[in-house]
Amino acid sequence: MSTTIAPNLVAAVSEARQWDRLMQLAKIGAIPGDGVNRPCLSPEDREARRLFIGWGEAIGLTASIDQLGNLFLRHEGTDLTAAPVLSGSHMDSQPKGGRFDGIYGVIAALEAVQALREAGITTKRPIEVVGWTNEEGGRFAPGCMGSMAYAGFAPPDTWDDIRDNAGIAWADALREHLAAEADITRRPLGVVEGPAPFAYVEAHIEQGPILEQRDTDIGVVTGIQGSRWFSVEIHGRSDHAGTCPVGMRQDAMQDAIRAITALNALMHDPTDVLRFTVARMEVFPNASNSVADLVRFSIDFRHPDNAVLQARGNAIEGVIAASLRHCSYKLFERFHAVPAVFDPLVVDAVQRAAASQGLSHMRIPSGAFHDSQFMIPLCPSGMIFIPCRGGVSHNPAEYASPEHCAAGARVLAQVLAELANT
Ligand code: HGY
Ligand code: MN
Ligand code: MN
Repeated sequence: MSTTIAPNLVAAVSEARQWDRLMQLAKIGAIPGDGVNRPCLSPEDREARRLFIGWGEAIGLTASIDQLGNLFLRHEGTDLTAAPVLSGSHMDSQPKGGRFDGIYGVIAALEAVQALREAGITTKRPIEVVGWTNEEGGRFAPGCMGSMAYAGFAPPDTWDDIRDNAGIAWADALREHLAAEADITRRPLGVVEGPAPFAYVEAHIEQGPILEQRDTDIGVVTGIQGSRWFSVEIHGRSDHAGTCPVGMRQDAMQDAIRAITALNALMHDPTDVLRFTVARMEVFPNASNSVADLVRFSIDFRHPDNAVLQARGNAIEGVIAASLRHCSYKLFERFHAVPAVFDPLVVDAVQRAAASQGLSHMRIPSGAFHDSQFMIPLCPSGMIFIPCRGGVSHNPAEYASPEHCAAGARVLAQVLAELANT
C-alpha cells in the first residue's frame, strides 16, 4: 500500500472552510454555553441536513437517503461497479450536546472528499459521505438505529413503537421526516437491499482525556468497548401520601431506589473500568402527594471485556427482582453491542497516514459507542480520533481546536484516497 501523500492532497484540506462549516452548524439548535440540542428527526436536524446537502451538491456530490433517513453524499469513482468507501458519522446531538460529537466526522468526511476533488485526485471507487440517523438515542432510545438497520443488525421496523418524552412514536417521527425530505433521492437500505461497502472510516472527537493528556494529535482507534442498554419499569400502586400507612404501600419510587442501590453493588468495580449509568428516570403520576405507582429508569452498562459484559449484564434481572419489597418489575434490553475490534487494513492505514504527515499518534480504544461498530461485520472499518478539551463531551463545553479538526481531516483524506484506490 502506498504511503506517499499526493503532493497537494493534505494542502487542499482547508482548516478555515471546515471550521466555518462546523460553526455554521453549531448555530442550528444552539443552546447556552456554546452547546447544541439537535435531536434526531427534529426541524433542527433537518435544517442541518439541508445545509450539509447544499455544501455537497455545490461540489458535485449527489444526495440520497434510505428508509431510515440515513443521508449519503456520493463522490463518483472511475469504476462504476466498484463498492464504495463510506465515511461519516452522525448529525444528531445529545439534549445538552456539544458542537463536535458526531457532526465533526460528517464535516471532516465532506472536507476530505472536497480536498480530493480539488487536488485533482480521481478514485477508482466511489466515496460516500454518510450522516447516520439517531446515533445518540437521546430522543428515541436506543442509539445507532440508522446504522443498525443499514447493517441488517435489526429490522427497520424494530423501533416503531418507541416514544420520546412528548409521547411521539418513532414511526410517526420518521414518517414526518421522510415526507419532509421526499425531494431527496431514495436509495435501498444498506446491505439489506444492496451491496456491502468496501470499507468504512469515521473521524470523531475522543470524548475522553487521553489524547490531550498525552499531547497527541491523532488517535488510531483499535476498537470499541461493549455496551448494553436496559429499560426498567417498577410497578406499584398510587396512594394518598397523607393517609396511606407506609406499611401498606406499594411504593414504586422506594423500590426503584432499592433496585438502583443493589445494581450499584453489582456493578462496583474498584479498577474503575466498568461503566454503569442510570441517567433517565420517569415517575408517575409524578405528584408530590401521591405515592408513585410507576417508575421507569434507564441502564447504560459498558465494559471492554465481553465476559464481564455478559456476566454482569445477565445478573441485572435477578438483582432487581431480589431488591424489591412490594412492587413488580419489567425489564427490557434495548441495545446489546459486544466489544468490537477494527480491521488492520484501516487501522494501519490511519497509523501510516498520521506518521507520514508527521502527526503525533497513538493507538487507543473507544469508550463511546459509534455507528462504526455496526459496519465491522460488513467491511474493514476503523476510526480516527482527535483530542477534545478536558475530554469533555455530551456537554455544551465540548471543544476541539480548528487545528486538530484539520489534522483529523487530513489523515482521513489520505486514508480515503488510499482505500478508494485499492
Ligand atoms: O453514548 C455513546 O457512547 C455515544 O456517544 N452516543
Ligand atoms: Mn458520537
Ligand atoms: Mn455522543
